[in-house]
Amino acid sequence: PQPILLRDYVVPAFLLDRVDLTFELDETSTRVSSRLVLHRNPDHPVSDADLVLDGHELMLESVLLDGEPMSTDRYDVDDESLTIKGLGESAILEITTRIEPQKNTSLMGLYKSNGNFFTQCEAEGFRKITYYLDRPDVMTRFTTTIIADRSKYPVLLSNGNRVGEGQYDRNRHWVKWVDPFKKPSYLFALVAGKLSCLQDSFTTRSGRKVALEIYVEPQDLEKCHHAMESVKRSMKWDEDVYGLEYDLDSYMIVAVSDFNMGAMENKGLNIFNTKYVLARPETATDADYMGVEAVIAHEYFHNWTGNRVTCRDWFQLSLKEGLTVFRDQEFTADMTSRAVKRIDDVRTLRTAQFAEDASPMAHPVRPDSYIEINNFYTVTIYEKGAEVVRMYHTLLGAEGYRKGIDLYFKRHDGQAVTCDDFAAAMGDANGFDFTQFKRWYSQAGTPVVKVVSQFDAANQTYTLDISQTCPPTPGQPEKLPFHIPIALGLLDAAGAEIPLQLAGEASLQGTTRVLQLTEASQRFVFTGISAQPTPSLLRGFSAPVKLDYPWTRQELAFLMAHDSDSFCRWEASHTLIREVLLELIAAARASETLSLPGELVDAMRRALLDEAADPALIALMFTLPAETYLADQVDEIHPDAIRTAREYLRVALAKALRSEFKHTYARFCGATQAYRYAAVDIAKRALKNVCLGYLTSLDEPAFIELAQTQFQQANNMTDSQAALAALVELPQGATALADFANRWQDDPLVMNKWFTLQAMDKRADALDRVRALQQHPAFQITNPNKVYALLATFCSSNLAGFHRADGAGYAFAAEQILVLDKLNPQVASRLARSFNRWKKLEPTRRAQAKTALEKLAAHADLSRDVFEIISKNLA
Ligand code: BAL
Ligand code: ZN
Repeated sequence: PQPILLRDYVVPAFLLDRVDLTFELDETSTRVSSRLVLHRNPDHPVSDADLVLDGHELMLESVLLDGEPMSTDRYDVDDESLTIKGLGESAILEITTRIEPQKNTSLMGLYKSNGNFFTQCEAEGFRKITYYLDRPDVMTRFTTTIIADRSKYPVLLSNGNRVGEGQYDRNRHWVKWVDPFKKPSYLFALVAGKLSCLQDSFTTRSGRKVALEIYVEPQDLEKCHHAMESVKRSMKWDEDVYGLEYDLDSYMIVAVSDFNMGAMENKGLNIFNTKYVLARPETATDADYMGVEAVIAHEYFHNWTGNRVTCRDWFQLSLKEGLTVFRDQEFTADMTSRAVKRIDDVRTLRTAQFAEDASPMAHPVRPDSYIEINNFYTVTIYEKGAEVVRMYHTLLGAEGYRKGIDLYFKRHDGQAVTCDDFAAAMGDANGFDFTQFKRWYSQAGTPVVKVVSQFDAANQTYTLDISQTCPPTPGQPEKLPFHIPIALGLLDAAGAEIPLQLAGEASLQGTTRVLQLTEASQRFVFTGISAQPTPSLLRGFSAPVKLDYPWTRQELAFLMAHDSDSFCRWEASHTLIREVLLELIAAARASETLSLPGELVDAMRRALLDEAADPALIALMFTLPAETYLADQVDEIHPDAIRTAREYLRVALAKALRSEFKHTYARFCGATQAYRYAAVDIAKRALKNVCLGYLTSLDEPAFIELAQTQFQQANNMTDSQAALAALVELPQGATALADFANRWQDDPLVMNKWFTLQAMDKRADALDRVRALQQHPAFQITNPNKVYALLATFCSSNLAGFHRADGAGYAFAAEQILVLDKLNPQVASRLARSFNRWKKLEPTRRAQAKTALEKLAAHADLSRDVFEIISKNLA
């Protein structure tokens, strides 16, 4: 397959005035009739270009031009397109196709799940429904009529407003929908089936009443209340913070259990993975509740950032995704704890996105090329893209950022635009030059910012020499300097903030400053500094970079105790633990005796006993970095040494702080008896369960009993899952797992947790367990959630389990990728990414991984999705 290049972009040859669709849904074959009213695009460089409509896996029945059947010599059909030659300035085309949704396992286009019909069109799924100009810069108004059996499919939904319904022969009924807003095909949606509906309403700030409807399978109706509250909170927040109001009469959400992504923002009819809708305390953890709230917000926010203003082409994907993730992150920060949310997001970025930036799949926030666009729904486009938007906010301040956003909507409402248009709106609204800043869109890789400090007592100055570099990434050997905002503060010996003044400034200007690093290296001199300060660098993680500063352990412990920036307090603990772990990994590799540094124990003890601190922050300080994150910190990956070091630290901390963990567990164990989804309770549960994890690692009967009691008595899934996780690798784990499965066998989302816990098993036979679990009745290879829970978790997150020295993990992954590729290429491609670290493995494993990749590459019929991942890994 050939790559598609950004530089080859050409405007569409034709534009659409409107499209009318009719679906006759049926068990064996669905007929789709479309009526396209189109005209030539005067901006296209070729005045008599053919009309090339995208279409894939369609059975063409008929084509009518201006009401007359077209002779077959006027058009060509192949597996990718329908090409119509010799059209005039305008035309009305009526195209009828047949499709077989019941056989569609790719979950793109129209497909069936548990007997109901659903669609997924982003990015290029609409071409599996009918022949169309399936590209985001073709926007038009849609009318959709759905005809189906009344008994089997009582609910018939599409985008926009319902304008009519009625009866047909043979127990069939129809519903007609009109979407008044122009949209690209990727935002089209259709749902038909037996679904129950939770109804509510929201009155917008201008006084319009919007009907809110959440559709789920009947047994799930009681699990939708949190989702509904989340919708209302999102609508209110977007009015308050962005001044944006909802624009249709109804807002519908439908939950489906077979879905490739988390959710999809189709206009007025969002389709969600059940994981991000269903929640009740007994079945959903605090993290699940937060996930529902965040994804509901994310999809709702897309109504403006994505739908009203969309992307010109798929290279601009981060225009809508980075911006919408930033919006949902800020929403969650306002709804829960800002500090905790920021730390969570930075952990995700560092663990997943920094890894991607260092991998063969590294790509810029705006890629230059792709083979399969579905491979670019990545942490770089989403999470790094959100960091880019956050940097506009940091550089411009909240007010300036809002001015930029307002101008963006004023200029581009109803258009398909680019990341340059966004930067221009931000710049023009504020008189700020973002020319250099835009390198964040074009250059891949994680910059390294090195800071060297010098205190000059005689002149009372504190100098920071800050330099930046960025490692090479595929196709980009050299990088130009980025425009990096670096927020920082200085602490005096007592831990108080020092008011800051840079050389050349007339007055003191606050205690947190945002420096702008634009050169390869720059000097910043603070004046009036009377004693050696401790720097607090990259406050709030003001840029997605790696910081290189020679901290002493004393400085880190000091920052942990005193920094006024919560993120930096946590960051200090994280840096301290990372340094210790890297030493332990080196010692484990050299088969030396491992030992725990006293400074770490003292600093962690102080943190644990600080009753004034937010328990959620303490819980995060005690959450050890993932094995995969540690793998990205070393030059050569020795998975067993990483595991040995990390497990040693866990148990050593548990031994050293045994009584403190016990005390803290007792302090919080009864504190959240009746479940509430509230930040204060979430924080207490988090710290209590962190303590339980450490205590059970001591393998003492009393603590195992504690976990068993919690497991049996828990009235919520957060506590239940934490207790099960603590027990799972112990002899008592088998009974707990059996009890859990017995209780939850009919709840697919809960069973996903059961699979995930076992996929993370650190015992040597983890692979055998995963293989055995594939035979469990609750596992289905056609369901993406199940594959992610069991197979992707094992291959991507169980570092030592997957990267076994004998290569069995690689052979297993390759076998599963081939099976999945025939069913669902997107899911197969996700699994293929498990190989992304292979070049950094120690030589034996590296050779094994390479063999597995080469065997995969030898298959001639790989999907574009998998081909792209494998070929880039081998390049
Ligand atoms: N647009 C794909 C799903 C999402 O990012 O909301
Ligand atoms: Zn999105």
